[in-house]
Amino acid sequence: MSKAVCVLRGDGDVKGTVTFTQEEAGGKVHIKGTIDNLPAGKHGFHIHAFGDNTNGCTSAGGHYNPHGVDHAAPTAAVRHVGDLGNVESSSASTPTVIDFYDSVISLTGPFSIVGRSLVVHEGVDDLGLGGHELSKVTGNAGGRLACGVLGISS
Ligand SMILES: [Cu+2]
Ligand SMILES: [Zn+2]
Repeated sequence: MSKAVCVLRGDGDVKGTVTFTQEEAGGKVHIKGTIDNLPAGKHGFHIHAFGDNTNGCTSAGGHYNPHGVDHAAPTAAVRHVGDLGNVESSSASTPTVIDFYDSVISLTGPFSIVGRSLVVHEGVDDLGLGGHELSKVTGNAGGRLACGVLGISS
């Protein structure tokens, strides 16, 4: 079993903790956690390439995309490894609970996401379908509200 944890922080008051658990190598990853002070609505939620926070969330770079493909929905046949879609908040005053599985990301092997960053965006990820010039790159999800590096956890 592999486990990673990410503590989300940003320039504002959005913060949270998200854990990633993978029972067996190559198996699905359980993503679970809470985010506080997240404005109501959908927010892009991705693994970005770098675990670098030297210049805040900007230093995390683009979406983790080791195969050089287009941005898409988490359920798409072809997507960035880091494409986890959106998280949805009902209200900024209620913690946003995250609890889902993904079978593309992994905590082990050549495309492990450990040591990279999780980013929560200001806007909605259009899942590649928005027709904006950034739709196939970032889902046009806008600025970065909070981010954190995925570290190995017990
Ligand atoms: Cu992102
Ligand atoms: Zn992407």
